Amino acid sequence: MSAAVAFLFMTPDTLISAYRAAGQGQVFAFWDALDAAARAELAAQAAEIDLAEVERLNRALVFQAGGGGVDLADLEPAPCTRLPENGGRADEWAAARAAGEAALRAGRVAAFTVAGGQGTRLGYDGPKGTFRVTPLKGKSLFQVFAEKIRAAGLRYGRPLHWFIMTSHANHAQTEEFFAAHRYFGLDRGRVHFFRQGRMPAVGFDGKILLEGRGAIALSPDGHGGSLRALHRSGALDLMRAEGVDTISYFQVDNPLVRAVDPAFLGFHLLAGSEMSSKMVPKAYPEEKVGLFCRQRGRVAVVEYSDMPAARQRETNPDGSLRFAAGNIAIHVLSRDFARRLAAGGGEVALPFHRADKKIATVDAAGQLVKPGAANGVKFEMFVFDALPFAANPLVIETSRAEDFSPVKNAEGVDSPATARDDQLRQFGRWLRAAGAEVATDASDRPHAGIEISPLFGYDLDSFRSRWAQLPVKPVVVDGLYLE
Ligand code: UD2
Repeated sequence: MSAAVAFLFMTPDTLISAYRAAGQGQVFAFWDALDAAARAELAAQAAEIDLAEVERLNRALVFQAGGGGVDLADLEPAPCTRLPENGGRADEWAAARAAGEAALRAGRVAAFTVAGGQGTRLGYDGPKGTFRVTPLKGKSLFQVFAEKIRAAGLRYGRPLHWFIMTSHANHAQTEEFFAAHRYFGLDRGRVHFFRQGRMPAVGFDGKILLEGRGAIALSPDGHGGSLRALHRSGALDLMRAEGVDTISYFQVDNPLVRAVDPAFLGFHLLAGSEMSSKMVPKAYPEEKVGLFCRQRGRVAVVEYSDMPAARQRETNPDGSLRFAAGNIAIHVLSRDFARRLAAGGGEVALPFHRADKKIATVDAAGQLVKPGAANGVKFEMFVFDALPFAANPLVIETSRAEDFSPVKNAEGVDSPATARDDQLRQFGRWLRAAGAEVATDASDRPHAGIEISPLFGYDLDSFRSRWAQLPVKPVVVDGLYLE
């Protein structure tokens, strides 16, 4: 039994004693002044925390000078499987695609979206998946994914299970959104929501911070927490019962993502890989994506913020970037690997990263103080830190134009405007490839506002075959919507 689970069965008195013994008695500083409901709430929060884990993290990350520094020794670029147009073998891609399609037909694959982030940079108030992104119909991110998942289920004759990880802050709103939209036509019994875990913030002295007299400063434990949460929520058991052994993982912010990609799945399965990742060559040296590297024989991602600028700009003799393989946060994981990592223990556990933050916290008098500078530390896990533990990890190139255009910022790069334009370009490319005439500007963006529903086509192949069936081909004009 984990410490946190054991705490759930403790009375408040024993809980308080355990906190005092761990040097964290300040969590209950205002206990006597709280009413019964507030006490119950605080006790429940306190029971969620694994004090031994906090103690370990304090020692490893908070008290150490330079704690949490990333090991950058012996880094080399990771080996990657290239797209056929960039030197990859077309026969291997064809075999991979066939293997992936067979797995989809056999019902072995589930989609998994991590949607626990707060969308702070976007400045949007609500679960990010409810943000409207498509150029004509203004469909939400969740609707786009739902239609891709539904279309794949129809194409392969096996409806997919879809797992969505939320946070405490957005769980109820996310569920309500799906219910209000009737699950976008999906079988509601196959859409599964579960909350990710939380971690307490600590001061630089390692003391757990309160954000109210009766409230611990808790925040999501990072997308790496998804592995624990898949396990804890029973999702992995459900997958096993349903014959799902392969998890197609993607982030909530990317409307272009192929929610399930047969070739990518196939490479992973044929290699007997435990975790595979998609990469795109970085667009420019400072692009904010992690980098796939090899370090002492293992594949690892080094986050952009941890990679010194000089190394990000290193070039090969031909002038190309040396560390060019960007992580776009699309992975395939085997179910058993997720379980092994979720169980943790010993050497097989995701590390936590330290992030120094301004954390609003109560002072000794119980008044909320908003600090002007970082006053504490939050702990997060990253899912890509699982790669070094995986057998046969693969890094597979994908086309940015067909797979990646995230919505992260309100304006500028990776914004609603760039994602909208990239969707328009994709629709225009597919239409042209099928023989339609599409007028575009110099950046290849169609002049007309058009949209293709994933139910009509969710990749070039599915689009082409559906287009071929149309008895009369529509003219590409403003407002064209294909469904
Ligand atoms: C992430 C990657 C970066 C690159 C980029 C591609 C990290 C640390 N960096 O950058 O390497 O791949 O994406 O787009 O991941 N999320 C949760 N729970 C959490 C935190 C995040 O579900 O506790 C989800 C969040 O909803 C979003 C995704 O994880 O879907 C990415 O989170 P982010 O926006 O913090 O990561 P970002 O954009 O800095």
